[in-house]
Amino acid sequence: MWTSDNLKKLISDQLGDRRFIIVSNREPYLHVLQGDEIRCQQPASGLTAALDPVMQACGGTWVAHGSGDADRMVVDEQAHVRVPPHDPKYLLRRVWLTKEEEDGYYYGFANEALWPLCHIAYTRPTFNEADWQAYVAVNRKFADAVAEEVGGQKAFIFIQDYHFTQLSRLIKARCPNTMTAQFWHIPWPNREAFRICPWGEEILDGLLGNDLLGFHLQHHAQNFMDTVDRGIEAKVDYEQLRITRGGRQTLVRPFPISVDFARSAEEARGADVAKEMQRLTQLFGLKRYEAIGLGVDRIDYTKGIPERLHAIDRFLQRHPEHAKRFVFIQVGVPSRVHIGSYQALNDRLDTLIEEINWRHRSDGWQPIVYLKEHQPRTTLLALYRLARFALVSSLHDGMNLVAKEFVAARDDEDGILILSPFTGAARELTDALLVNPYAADHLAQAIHQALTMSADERRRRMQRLRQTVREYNIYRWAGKVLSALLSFEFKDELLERLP
Ligand code: GDG
Repeated sequence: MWTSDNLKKLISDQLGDRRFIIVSNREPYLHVLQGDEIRCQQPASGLTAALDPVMQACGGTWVAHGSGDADRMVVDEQAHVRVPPHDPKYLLRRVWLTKEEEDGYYYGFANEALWPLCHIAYTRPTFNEADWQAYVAVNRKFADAVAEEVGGQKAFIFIQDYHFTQLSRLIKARCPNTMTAQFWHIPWPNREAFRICPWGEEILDGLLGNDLLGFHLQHHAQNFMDTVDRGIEAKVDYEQLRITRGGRQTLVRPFPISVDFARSAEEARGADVAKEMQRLTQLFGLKRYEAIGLGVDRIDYTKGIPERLHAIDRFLQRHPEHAKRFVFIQVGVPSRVHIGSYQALNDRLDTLIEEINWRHRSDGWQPIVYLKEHQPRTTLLALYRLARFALVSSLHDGMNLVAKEFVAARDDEDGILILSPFTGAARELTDALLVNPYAADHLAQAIHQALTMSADERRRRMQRLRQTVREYNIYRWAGKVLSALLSFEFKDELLERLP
């Protein structure tokens, strides 16, 4: 079983004198002003939630956009701050972006073009030349920051996600002694869907600057290879999962991401979470209910939140006997709020929740409690433990870590996961109730099944789910990525030594 200690050992044995640097757009900790005080927050992001424990285990430097309004107040001259603040384990290097850069690169190209392009959720991508130019310029800015961190040494750079398709080549031009791996946290679409991107060739070429390219699923890796095969000049080896372009090789591999099972499980049974469960029970009068349903999401049109709410509405119409005996708590953290489609979704959710609550409201009861702001981790863990079921209804999702966090938090071996088959997580979590979110009736039926399932069956399913998440944890993910990359390098050295 992979643990934080194995991973540390792998890194210290194998990485030798190379520097270890992670690059992502989102930073793992941001500093914000609350009144006169500076507070440190962890963002609502699957990527940072997954990688923070890895960095805590292996140290190194994390390069990311400094987006908190107090970020500049706590860094040194090199824009460095050590994190986590109370028990520093690694270095965070912040990169500063202007409003215009953020607008074109992040809101524009990354999130209005690439995000909808890669998720089949029927939101049309917007392609804009100025956004693309800003995106490339910001990739250059990050490459400069990475080069400063490398400082002429040997390094292993681990790039995250769709914000940086141009980065590996830019880094290698500046620092020849580096190896790069990139992990794509979202789905890769089929080649027909990808073809509409006006800068498709540049994106594919840029990604092939990496030594290793990771996706959550074999299916995403196959889609990528197929897109390259049809889109640009390259030799694609489907058996060895390897692409050669311009004499250089890129390994393409599936690595399903996960959570820090041991840490989540330990935290979830701790005294702070128990206290928080009591506070929430009192605050929302939860003792009145036989069961609580839960949704936790960054507000995004890919997460299928309206579909979930319609299903609750349908469930209560079909099974009015559950009125007043059940409540659904939805945690929804607004994200990317400068983009029109996200603003529209926020408005739609407000209206929909108001309508559904109005329709079923009676004697002071209403079915949906909407917590529309960022919650501390302890609150999330307490909610995971209080829920009879968690409902993940994504229309398309690379993995979905909420599903795995819910399972990790349930060391009481109770609780049911209702999970969309269009998440990466559905490939592993087959003991969940797998339900198509586009079918409101099926989802309503699954809610009913969750509320009426026997305690024995709940336990059997949860035990198997926990076994899977315990074994396929975040340290295994990181260990597999690093082993694939390091064995690749080793092979090259071996070849050079052959006569
Ligand atoms: C991308 C891919 C892939 C949510 N609300 C709060 C909060 N969260 C945390 C959850 C979870 C994370 O945000 C969301 O993770 P997901 O995996 O669901 O989603 P994305 O952000 O879309 O992530 C996804 C992931 O990358 C990793 O590869 O799984 O498919 O889209 O960790 O707990 N955290 C806190 N307060 C909240 O209110 N503290």
